[in-house]
Amino acid sequence: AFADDPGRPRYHFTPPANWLNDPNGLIRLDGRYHLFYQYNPAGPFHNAIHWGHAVSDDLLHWTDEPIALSPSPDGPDRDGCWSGCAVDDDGTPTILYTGGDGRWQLPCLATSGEPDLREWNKDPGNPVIEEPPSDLDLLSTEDWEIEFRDHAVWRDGETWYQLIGSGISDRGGTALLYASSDLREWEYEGPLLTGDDGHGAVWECPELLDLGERSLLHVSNYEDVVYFLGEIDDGEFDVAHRGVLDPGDFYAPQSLRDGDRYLTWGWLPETRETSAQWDAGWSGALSLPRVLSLGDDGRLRQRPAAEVDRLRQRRLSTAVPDVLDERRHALDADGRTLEVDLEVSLADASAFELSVFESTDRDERTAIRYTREGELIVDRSESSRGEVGAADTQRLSVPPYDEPLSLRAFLDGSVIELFANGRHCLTSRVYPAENSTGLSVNAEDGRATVAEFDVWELESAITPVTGSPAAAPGTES
Ligand code: DQQ
Repeated sequence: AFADDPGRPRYHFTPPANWLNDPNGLIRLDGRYHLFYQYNPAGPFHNAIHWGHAVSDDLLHWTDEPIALSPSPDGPDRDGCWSGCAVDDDGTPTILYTGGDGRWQLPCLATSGEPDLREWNKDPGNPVIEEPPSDLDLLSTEDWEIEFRDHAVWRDGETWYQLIGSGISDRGGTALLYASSDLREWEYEGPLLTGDDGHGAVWECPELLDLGERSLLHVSNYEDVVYFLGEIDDGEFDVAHRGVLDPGDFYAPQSLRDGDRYLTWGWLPETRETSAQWDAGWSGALSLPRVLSLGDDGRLRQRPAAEVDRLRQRRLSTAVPDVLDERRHALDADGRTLEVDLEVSLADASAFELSVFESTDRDERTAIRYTREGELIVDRSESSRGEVGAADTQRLSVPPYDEPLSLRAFLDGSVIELFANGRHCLTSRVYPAENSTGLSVNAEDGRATVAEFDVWELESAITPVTGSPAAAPGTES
C-alpha cells in the first residue's frame, strides 16, 4: 500500500515514511532551505517525537536528510523533542525546542557546527528555562504540570525575544514573551497577548511576523490557527483585526523570513482512520509554502510562493464555456496532480461548482462551491467512498467585495489546497479511489460567467521515498 497509495501527495511535502506533524526550525543557510518537522520514525502515529530534516534549493524539490534531533533517554527531552524554531546566532545555527520530560515541558537548546545541519549538540545547560513564570495561574491538566511549549525566537538589535505558548486558568490561551542577550539566560517579560474572549484555553505554536505596517501573531488553539493583526505597544499586542488563517485541515504553521518575504508552511493532518494510516505507512503532509503579507487595506494576503508556478508541466485542454448553466460540463482534463486556475462571476446564478476527484459514474467526487452568500465550501459528503475519511463540509467566508472569485485549486493525491483571491486559504484532506480523477463544472439556479479557466498538470517533485514504513502491530510486512 505504501508505494502505490493514491492518496500520497506528489508535490506537497510528506515524510519518507511514518509520522509527521508540525513544521519546525525553518531556516535558509548558504542559500539552501532547511525544513525540520515533528517526526516519529517508529510508525505513523504520534509518539517519542524526533526532528526529521529535509533540504531544498528551490522550495519544490526536497531531499530527505538523517534525523536531526532524537530524545535523550536521560535528558530533559526524554519523552520527545517537540516544536521549536531555528535561528542564526552570528554564524552558529541554533535550535530552541520543547523537551518533554514526564509531566514537564521546558525549552531546550541545540547548536550545529556543520553547514549541512546534520549534527546537533544539545546544550549541557538544558532546559534553558527551568520553570514557567510563577506569577500567573498557568493551566495544568491531568497530563501536564503546566502547558508551556513551542518557541518562536527573533532578534531586535542586540536582544533576542522568544514567545512560548501556554494558557492562563479561567482566562484563555496566551503567548508569553521572554528576552535574552545570549539565547541561554531568559528573562520573563509578561504575556504578549491573552485570548480572553473564546480563542481557546491553550495556545500552541505562537509566532510573530513583522508585516511592515502591522505585525501578525498567530497561535494554534487545538482547533484553528487564529491570527491577530495589530501593533506591539509596550510589550503588549494591540489587536486591530483577527481571523483564522485556514479553517480547513491546517495546523501549527511556521514561517521563514526569506529576504523581504515570509514563507509559511502548515501541517495538513490526515482525516482518515488510524488503521488506514497504518496500512498506508505514512501520516501527515505539509501545505505549499505560502507568502503572507499585508494588503493596502491593512488586511492579510496569502498566496502560494511564486516558485510554485514552476511545478506547471503542461496545460491541459478544458473547453469550458464562457457561460455556465445548471448543466454539468465534464472537462477533457483529469488527474490527481493538478492545479485548476479560474476566475468566475456568479451573474444571476446562486452558486458555481467545481467538482474534483470525480469517478466516471460521479458516485465519488468532492464539490468545491462558491455561493452568492459569499462562502467557499468544500463538500466532502461524497469524497471518500472507498475509505472512511472526514465527510464534513468545510466553509470559508469570502466577503462580497471579493467578487469575481479568482481561485487557485491545488489537487495532490489526498490534498485539496485552495487560495481564493490571494487572501483566503482552505485546505481539505480527502481519500478518493485511484481512478477518481475527473473534473466538472456547472452553475446553479442561473448562469455564471467564466473569465478564465486553466488546468495544469503539475510535476511530481517530491523525491521518491527512501525510508520504509514501520510494520503495524499484528500485520505482516
Ligand atoms: N505539536 C508538538 C507540540 C505542539 C503540538 C508536539 C502542536 O510542541 O504544541 O508534537 O501540533
